[in-house]
Amino acid sequence: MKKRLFALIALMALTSCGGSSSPSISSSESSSSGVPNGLAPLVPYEGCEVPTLDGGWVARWADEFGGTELDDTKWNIEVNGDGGGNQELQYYRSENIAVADGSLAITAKKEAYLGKQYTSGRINTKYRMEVRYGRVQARMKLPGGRGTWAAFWMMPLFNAYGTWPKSGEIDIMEYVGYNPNGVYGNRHTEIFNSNLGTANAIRKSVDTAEEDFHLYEMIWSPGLITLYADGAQFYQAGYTPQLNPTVKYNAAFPFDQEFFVILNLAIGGTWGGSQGVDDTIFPCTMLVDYVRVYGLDYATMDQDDPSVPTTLAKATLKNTFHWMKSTDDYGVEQYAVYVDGTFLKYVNLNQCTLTGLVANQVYSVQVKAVDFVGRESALSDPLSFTYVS
Ligand SMILES: [Ca+2]
Ligand SMILES: [Ca+2]
Repeated sequence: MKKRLFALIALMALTSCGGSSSPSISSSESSSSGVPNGLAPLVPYEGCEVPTLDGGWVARWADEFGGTELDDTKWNIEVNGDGGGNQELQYYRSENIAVADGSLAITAKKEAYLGKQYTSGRINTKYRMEVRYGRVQARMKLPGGRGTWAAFWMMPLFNAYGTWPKSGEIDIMEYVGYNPNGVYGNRHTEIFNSNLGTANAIRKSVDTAEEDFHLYEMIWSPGLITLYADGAQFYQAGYTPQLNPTVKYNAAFPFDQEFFVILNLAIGGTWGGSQGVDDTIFPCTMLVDYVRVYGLDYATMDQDDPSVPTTLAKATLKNTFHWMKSTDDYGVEQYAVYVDGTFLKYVNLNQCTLTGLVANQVYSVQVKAVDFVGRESALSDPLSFTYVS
């Protein structure tokens, strides 16, 4: 949805006590399983009505929205009138959030409150559930009407690469009521974002988005984010260092960190309000049947070593080189970089910037791919690399 969250982040920074205490669903668990890095097989999350999906996906977290109130162990309710960084017109209140009949309901109302003319709701899982790679789903029925802007999206837990948009934003589904019957997927990064006009949202027709529930979904693996509506792929963003040789990988694809989920119904704002607001549409409600998060059961499924990285080449960016992404049966988690035959460091994507070496000295660099259970490829062919000061 663009920017926002600055106030929330500041507040969370003040109120959090050191490290995250939330159950990180990307964390590995020690075990005596037979894989090289000891990763444990996944145990399905008990609160998910569909514990597994084809392809090795196991439920790690879910909210099916049973009961009669929002589960505050899973969600934070945002209360503010700061416009989400997009000049939105609503004041977010807890009163606009309800759980009934198996769904979350976020209702926008035409009512004056603390200087705003509309109220609505926004919730997030920050410090309660984070994702780093996996599959995130929400089944939703969207509100219509000119001026609404509903979203199911993700923001980084920590700004590892700087403030928005440097640490990334993933918009799994956005719906603006003035342009009905289609949803949008998008992402924002330092070099691909709405402020620069370089983040192109992709639209997917969903003819009954307002009348029926539909499944909106992201599958995220290292270097690749793919979005789906009712199982049909409509958006993909990947990392290709050869196409962006002048920047560090995180400027193009900062999506190697933990992200949390946000659900909200904005009123007005730079996108949703660009055709004005129809005051006859209120109250209007966004319904969410469930949010489910799945992870791949690498320890059970993975059998093969990754392929050897190939085509090492110097990038334009100083002291930087890249290579072709390796393939693997269940995914390459990282690459190990070697200099003159000695291990130097791990990197998450297929680009490496060297630091601290001797100027004008020629080094031999190599990489090997490592998958999620610790299986390794052989070392790549060497690249001769002159380090510059
Ligand atoms: Ca439900
Ligand atoms: Ca493998």
